[in-house]
Amino acid sequence: EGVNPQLYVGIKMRVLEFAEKAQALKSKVPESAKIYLLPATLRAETMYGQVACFVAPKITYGLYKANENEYYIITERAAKNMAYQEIFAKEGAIEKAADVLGSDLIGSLVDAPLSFHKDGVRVLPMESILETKGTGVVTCVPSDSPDDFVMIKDLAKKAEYYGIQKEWAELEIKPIIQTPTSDLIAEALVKKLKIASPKDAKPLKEAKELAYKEGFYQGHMLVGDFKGAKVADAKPKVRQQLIDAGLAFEYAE
Ligand code: A2H
Repeated sequence: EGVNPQLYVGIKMRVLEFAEKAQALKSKVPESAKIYLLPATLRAETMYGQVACFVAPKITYGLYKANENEYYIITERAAKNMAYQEIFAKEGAIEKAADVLGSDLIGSLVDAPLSFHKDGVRVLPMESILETKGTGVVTCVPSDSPDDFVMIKDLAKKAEYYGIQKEWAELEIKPIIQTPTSDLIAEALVKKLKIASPKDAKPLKEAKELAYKEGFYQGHMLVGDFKGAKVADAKPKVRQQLIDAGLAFEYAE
């Protein structure tokens, strides 16, 4: 927002199975329509490493109509922006089919485009998600995002406290980008900066910046169609592939 518009990629994570408390959403859309959770990311080239999808338990999301066949679960703020970016079929028209509290979505199973989890990933809680950024939904890539790494580890450790099943969070973290520091940069930085919990906001911010810079300027892809390519070169290509496949779109704010 403000002087530096941010160009995100919206990833279409189709809902394969709603959690019990979100089942009612299905009856709010036509039977043939598909419903997606829609994280905003700056790192399309990392989508191979998705292991979960985060929502904030306390945010009230909306189920918005994008076109006849597609509905997106996002914040109201994102819906208002999307309505003016040719993402919704009707310019300026915001049609909300239902509200849904983030906590009611937890445990739902969603498709994660390009991920090695071909049968889908679970929706999990992340308190630190800001309502004022992106879509309020964040896809979890623990190999390359320190925030995601710390959160997924905390979820696995305290599954009961979070009210989730341990196996939704206790997942293998596979390398997807090689940098001079590591092939699992998020974990390496979390250890180096001695980050112990998702509440360690300050060192997490530092880790996030370091991971982003090192990945972008010095990283190489270890997986996917652009294996061996520099991250900086692969990034726009993966983004375009996802867009061409109808699995993503550009979203600015
Ligand atoms: B990124 P910037 Cl692998 N609240 O996607 C908190 N964080 C949010 C958010 C929100 N409402 N919306 C998006 N984000 C996250 C992938 C990724 C991201 C990797 C590495 C770094 C990284 C997988 N998560 O971000 O404040 C999203 O996570 C570090 C830059 O606009 C999005 O990209 O710069 C990024 O923050 C947007 O952050």
